[in-house]
Amino acid sequence: MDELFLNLPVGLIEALRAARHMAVLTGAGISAESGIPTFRDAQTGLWAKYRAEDLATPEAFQRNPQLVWEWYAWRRELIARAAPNLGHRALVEMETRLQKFTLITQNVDGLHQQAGSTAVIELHGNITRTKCFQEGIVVESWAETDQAPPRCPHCGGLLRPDVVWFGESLPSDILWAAMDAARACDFFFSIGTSALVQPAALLPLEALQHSATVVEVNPDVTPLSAHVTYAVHGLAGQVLPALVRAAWPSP
Ligand code: BV8
Repeated sequence: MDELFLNLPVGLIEALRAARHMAVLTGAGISAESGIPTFRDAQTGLWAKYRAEDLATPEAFQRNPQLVWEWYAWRRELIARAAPNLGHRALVEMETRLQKFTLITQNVDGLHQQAGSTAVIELHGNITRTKCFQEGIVVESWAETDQAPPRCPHCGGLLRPDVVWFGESLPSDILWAAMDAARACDFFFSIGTSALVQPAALLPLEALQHSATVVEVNPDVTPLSAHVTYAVHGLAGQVLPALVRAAWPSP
């Protein structure tokens, strides 16, 4: 993709080159080019009649544990077939270029780690991990059964995905690590997120309040767009590699 086409602002490239501590917040949009639908996308197939935010709640699970378990099983299948895209890989490259780099993701798909990112904070958990709904402990294996959801091998309770549902609090150590990075960085990326879900949406605002250069990468306008230093309207899989090439041209 020709940078001229993206007309990346010179100030942005200079700020990127000068950055010492970068913090990045990603949302579902960075995985869209890997074929994983975002939360804004309408659900398809047999899930078309449900809204994601209505299924990703403890109430939905208590009301119909089988339905919610099967929705996550379907998403795990989709994720298992997905591969990291050029946007994920550009962030791996940036991590090698910065003195300090923190990647904070709202996504539960594990694609950043699969791409090779190491300093990843998963704000909302990981869909490939399973925990007991009663005890809240992660369960590695359980007796295969045609029951959905399967039962906890310790207490017989229902198993659930180890993700943070709407209405559930984020683990405080994870949230504070993300807040600390947003406050300490000098360059903050907000990539592929509608900037609507709290408290993740506070992070770019914290970075702005601590005088970081804040850059949004999103094809659409979001509630954050008017507040950032630079809003780059484009797809993460195109914009991020172009930024890497522009800031650190290969010899
Ligand atoms: C909590 C895991 C305390 C599950 C998820 C104020 C303060 C605090 C809380 C609240 C508040 N107001 C409301 C709340 C409650 C709620 C909330 O934020 N609601 C929203 C809907 C208003 N927050 C919570 O419940 C949080 N808990 O605060 O605890 C508490 C407790 C009780 C009551 C009050 C407070 C927990 C939130 C975590 C929920 N779990 N995920 C699962 O995945 O199944 S959130 C889930 O949805 C995702 O993880 C993600 O975070 C979110 C979707 O957001 P995005 O990632 O931004 O994705 P989205 O689809 O919205 O947008 C995609 C964007 O990408 C778009 O802008 C699109 O244009 C762009 N895009 C598309 N393609 C590309 C692209 N960009 C770049 N490149 C592309 N190719």
